[in-house]
Amino acid sequence: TVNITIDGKKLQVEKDMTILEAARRANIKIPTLCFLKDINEIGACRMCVVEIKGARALQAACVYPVAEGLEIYTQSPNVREARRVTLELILSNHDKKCLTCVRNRNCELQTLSEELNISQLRFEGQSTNLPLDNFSPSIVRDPNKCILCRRCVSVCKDVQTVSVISATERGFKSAISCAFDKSLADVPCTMCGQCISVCPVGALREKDDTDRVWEALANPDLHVVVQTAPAVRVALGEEFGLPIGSRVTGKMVSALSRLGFAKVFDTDTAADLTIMEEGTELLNRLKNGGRLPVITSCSPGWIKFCEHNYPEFLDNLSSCKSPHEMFGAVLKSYYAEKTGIEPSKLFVVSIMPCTAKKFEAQRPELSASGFADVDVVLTTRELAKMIKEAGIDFNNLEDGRFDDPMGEATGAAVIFGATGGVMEAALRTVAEIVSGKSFDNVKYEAVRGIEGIKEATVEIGDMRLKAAVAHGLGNARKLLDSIKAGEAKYDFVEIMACPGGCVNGGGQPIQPSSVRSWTDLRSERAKAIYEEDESLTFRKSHDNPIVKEMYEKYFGEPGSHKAHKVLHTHYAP
Ligand code: HC0
Ligand code: SF4
Repeated sequence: TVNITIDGKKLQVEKDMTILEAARRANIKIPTLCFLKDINEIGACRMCVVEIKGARALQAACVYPVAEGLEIYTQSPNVREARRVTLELILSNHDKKCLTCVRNRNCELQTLSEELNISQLRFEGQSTNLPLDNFSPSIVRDPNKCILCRRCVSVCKDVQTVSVISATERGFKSAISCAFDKSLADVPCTMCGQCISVCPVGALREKDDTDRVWEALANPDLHVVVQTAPAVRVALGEEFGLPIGSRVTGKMVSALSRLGFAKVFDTDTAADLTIMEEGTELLNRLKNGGRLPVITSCSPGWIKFCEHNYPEFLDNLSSCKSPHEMFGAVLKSYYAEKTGIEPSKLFVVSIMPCTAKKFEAQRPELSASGFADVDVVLTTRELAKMIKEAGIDFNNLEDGRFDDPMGEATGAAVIFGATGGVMEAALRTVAEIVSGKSFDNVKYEAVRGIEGIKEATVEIGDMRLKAAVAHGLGNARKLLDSIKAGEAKYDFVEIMACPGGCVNGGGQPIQPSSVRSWTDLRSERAKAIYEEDESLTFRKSHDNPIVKEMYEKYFGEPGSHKAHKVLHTHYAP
């Protein structure tokens, strides 16, 4: 440890800390703007400057390491003036349309202006007027709102290893953009939305599809149904001020009914169906010498990454559609037949923690009935906006229940929302199919948690199944490279595009750096997912009564011809 003083307060702190961390420990808040722990620690914006006795210039607290005897001042006149000038300069050419900004009241720049008591701007900047990039089905980029913090560049390059956005110098003006000023729609962007989650302002956002849903809801000719992904229920509450990790499944269902959806279904039901199909596919490939490892195919950001970077693995992908696409296809076939509603009159909305799912829903490979399996995908954030606009008092809603006849799901399906969950759900079912026995212990701890790549060897009778799980595309790249190099061999691999899995998807509520830097959102939300699993009656996909009924009445058995027609697809190189 070393001894330092901050604002006259004597402190003993570990020697590899930055001044920012040390101050935080002592409950002294230093403002930051570009800083995001573990993702962007570059000291570029200079909002966190502090005065150090004996040093010639002000120093950025987020990168400056503590040392024995340092005397630090965080609120001196020099420091205050420097921060104000920095902020006013940023504001001078920022497009200050807060009232109509998607991040109004959840903007780090806005918060900072309020906290630093900025009441007038001394500098008149040239406001930039650059074109909006809204050609991607998932991501909209507004360069006029960009403050050049580079968090999006770091997350895309270092965490996702996709590197489609970067800082470019244009004469004396630098900007963040794609190579050759292309649109995000024309570069190998995976649409994961991680750049949106880290953006402090409104420069990156999802394509807003709420109007399409309002229109459908107002159309008396349509039967509009909605389904919700596993991860939405453990994050939506954050949009209404509830603590991170709150479970709001029942309130979410009630809110959706109030919005006017004819039926509120659970994507989890289809996740159970996915396990039946994917488990069967895995066992078939193991038995018949098919392509191994089977790699999960439910994360559309991952699929797009695979298509661009690892086309040689496309035949390893499970042919299963992702659960919400399966559900859409089931609704427009089985449910349509059962209810007598024509598929053309059925409008399916998916509420997802994901921006890439907007792109996925448009893929021509996913339209079993001749119509798109899913009509519109909204993110968790967009759903929150609709609830607010409708004037629904979310926090005081009663708990609702998913609708019959498709409203039952298991704990195995809920855990899909956290990294390792699809693997664990599959193991719960495969173990029982192979052994013919029923197990009470359903936990597979080895595939849980936030380690980047997780491995497990599972013994079922005389079968030894080698499994691996990767989350975040950088980890996926590492894992695939090791398989390619012959250093690792697996039977079954789960890959999710987002770090932590869907709980940390690019469509989830955005927490500012002041929260994200010091709280592991992934673990807090995952904890809620596992609690939900524990609370449910059924915890294995093959026990889901609705799934059983679907096989009895419609599909026959997992992997049947009919199941293939509706529930499977193929992503060609
Ligand atoms: Fe996921 Fe899914 S678990 S991808 O992370 O598989 O988005 O939450 O809905 O479809 O079920 C996202 C979450 C889903 C799908 C499911 C899968
Ligand atoms: Fe990069 Fe993902 Fe953002 Fe595309 S959506 S620019 S891949 S971080």
